[in-house]
Amino acid sequence: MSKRSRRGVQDHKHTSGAKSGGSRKKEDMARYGQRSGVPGWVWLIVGSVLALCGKQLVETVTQNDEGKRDKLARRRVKDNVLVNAPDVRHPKCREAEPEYIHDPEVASLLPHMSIIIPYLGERWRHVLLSVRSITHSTNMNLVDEIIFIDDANEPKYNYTQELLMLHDKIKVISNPERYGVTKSKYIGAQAARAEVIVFLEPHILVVPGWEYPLLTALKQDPKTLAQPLVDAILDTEFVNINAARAQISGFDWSLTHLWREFPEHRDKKYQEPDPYPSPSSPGGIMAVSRDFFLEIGGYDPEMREWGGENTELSLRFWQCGGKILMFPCSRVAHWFRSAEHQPYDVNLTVVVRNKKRAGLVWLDDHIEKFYQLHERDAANKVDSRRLDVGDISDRIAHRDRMQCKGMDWYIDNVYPELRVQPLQLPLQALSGKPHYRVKNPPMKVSYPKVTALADLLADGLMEEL
Ligand SMILES: [Mn+2]
Repeated sequence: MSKRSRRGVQDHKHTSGAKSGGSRKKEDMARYGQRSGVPGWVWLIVGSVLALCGKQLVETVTQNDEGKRDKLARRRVKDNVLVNAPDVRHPKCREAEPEYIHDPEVASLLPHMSIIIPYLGERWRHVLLSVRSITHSTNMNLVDEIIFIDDANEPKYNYTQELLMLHDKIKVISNPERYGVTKSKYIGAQAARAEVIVFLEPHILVVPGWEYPLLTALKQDPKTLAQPLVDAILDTEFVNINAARAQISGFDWSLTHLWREFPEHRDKKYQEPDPYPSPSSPGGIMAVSRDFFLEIGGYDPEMREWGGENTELSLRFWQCGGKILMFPCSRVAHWFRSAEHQPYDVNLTVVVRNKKRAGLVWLDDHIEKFYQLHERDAANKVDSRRLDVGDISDRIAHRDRMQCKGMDWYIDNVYPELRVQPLQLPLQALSGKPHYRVKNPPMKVSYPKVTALADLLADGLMEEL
């Protein structure tokens, strides 16, 4: 079977596809051209010239003319593009699937999901591919709603009309001002009605079967943070995908996320594709019980943008009676954007501020290591010791109320590697080289090529989640 047919690319309307923001504009303009009877290629040329001049033709259309805006929305929704993510799961995942997932009554046997997706400055094509993948490759009887959080997008990236037309389970919540990803996710969680919350992103493809291991685990123990493995989409058309290898997720003393060793290096008895415990979640994509998530404090609403919230949630999950498990039989492919594709900048001071808020609440006496590591980072111009992080008394009071265990308990029982984690920067930050490189990772050839995340990072093919 060829790679292309295995990936099941179905794209009837756009065989060439949009390659970048610039060509997307051209494509939209070409569609307007067809409507008005002018050949598309004329508009392509006009569009290129206008794009070069920095004119925002599409934006003008969307802002000024309700009728045209409506037609554009309908046209976008009619686009029947669909990319099926390849089934990169270990063969045992199919063998181990419980019988009940094929039971027509499965919707009454498993908890239902509210899927939450914040979006900001996202390309419509990627939002469309993500939604199509979810609605096509998920048992929609288990999905109560898909809540999009519009983080105060400018009109051309708003898509509310399009999203509501795409599927009747889609809802859109619009923030009155830009709150950042973390707070947006918290807003979505508070609005969610289903028993399970799944945080996804607007540039993903789900692999069929992804939901069952997560929902089964949450049915058995709602105090679980159920983490799918996140495969890497390597191109803007979502066609090239590298499967992630099962790895432990952790962090260093600066509370920066790190991919660590393989589960079999931690536990000799470990056998792929069993679920395995992990000290942290890389963030972004995961499933939790709505009640437990909100009970232990959701997200810190005073954290801005994103960064640090994944580690904070991880420390809180473990210390407050929960656990984090990774499920190699649940896979979601995610487009790891390179810098040129970042739709917005994230300010370093904001990230350090978020991490310090987390550190002050959860690190106990180890907070000094946090400051020292930040001070040793030559690239870091932020004085973490003096940085004002605002009021954290609510978060500390919540920790006390929940009678959460301390940092020493967490290190001894969940993340003993942290005891010997050198108080130095990851190599990546010092030398530009990856902090962790897998030497000859054991691979199985009976299923699609498996690449360790660390290798992708090393090859510069993707950035940290
Ligand atoms: Mn993302």
